[in-house]
Amino acid sequence: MSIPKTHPRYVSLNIRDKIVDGVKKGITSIDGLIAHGRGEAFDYLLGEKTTNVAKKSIDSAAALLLLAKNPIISINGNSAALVSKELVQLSKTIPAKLEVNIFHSSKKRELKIKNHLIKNGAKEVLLPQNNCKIKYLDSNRKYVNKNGIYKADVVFVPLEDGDRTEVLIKNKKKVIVVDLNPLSRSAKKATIAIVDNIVRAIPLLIETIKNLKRYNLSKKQLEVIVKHHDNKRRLKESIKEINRNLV
Ligand code: PTJ
Repeated sequence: MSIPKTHPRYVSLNIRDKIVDGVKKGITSIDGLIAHGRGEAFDYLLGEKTTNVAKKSIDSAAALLLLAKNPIISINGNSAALVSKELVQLSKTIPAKLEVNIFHSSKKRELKIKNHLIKNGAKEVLLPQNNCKIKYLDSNRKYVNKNGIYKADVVFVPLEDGDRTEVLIKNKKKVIVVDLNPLSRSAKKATIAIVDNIVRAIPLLIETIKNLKRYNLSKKQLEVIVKHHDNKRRLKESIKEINRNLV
């Protein structure tokens, strides 16, 4: 659909169009449309901008990703539709592997997401394996790749439903999530939650990582940045931001 640039909701409608396109291409699940709608509502309440508290969380996430020994980016149908190119760029900047991991089970969709990422510049994309599972999880997300999520120490999750973050932590991994909903289970259970839209947060995360690399920060300095992150406090600040907008 062609949206006139003068439309007051131009940016938001364009993002919505990408999700619809993802469904048409078989990359995004139909449920992804509902998930997107929920995200849109929270984005509206946040003022459709990256808040200062989100920027602080992005700093912490960048430091944690640079400290990781085996970082991985987990991709589902929504993130593939919205920010494939950016996620490939992020994987090259860190560097980190890319792995498809979806909630609504479909081998066909997993392959489509993989091919879409390759079309957008990825060299390698891991797929879940039937004989490799993470513990404590019943949904389709339990199937992982033994060279990817299974052995990762830090898992980056652009957005998803709340069934997995807590479990990844139980599996002794650190988890970074991007979620517009500061009340979500993923946001609460994550090591670091970035309360922002993935379309704004990922490019900023890439820039932040590049800057940290440019300044050549030591391991100790990066650890200080991570230690400074108090997830509960940051979520409370995000809720206060929503409150301020409401008032
Ligand atoms: O491709 P699949 O099968 O893995 O399915 C992916 C979805 C997203 C459909 C699935 O994980 C799901 O149902 O998720 P939920 O439970 O709807 O949760 C999605 C979360 O992402 C919600 O908390 C939304 O507020 C949030 N969200 C939606 N769009 C964005 C977002 N957060 C950041 N940026 C967005 N653009």
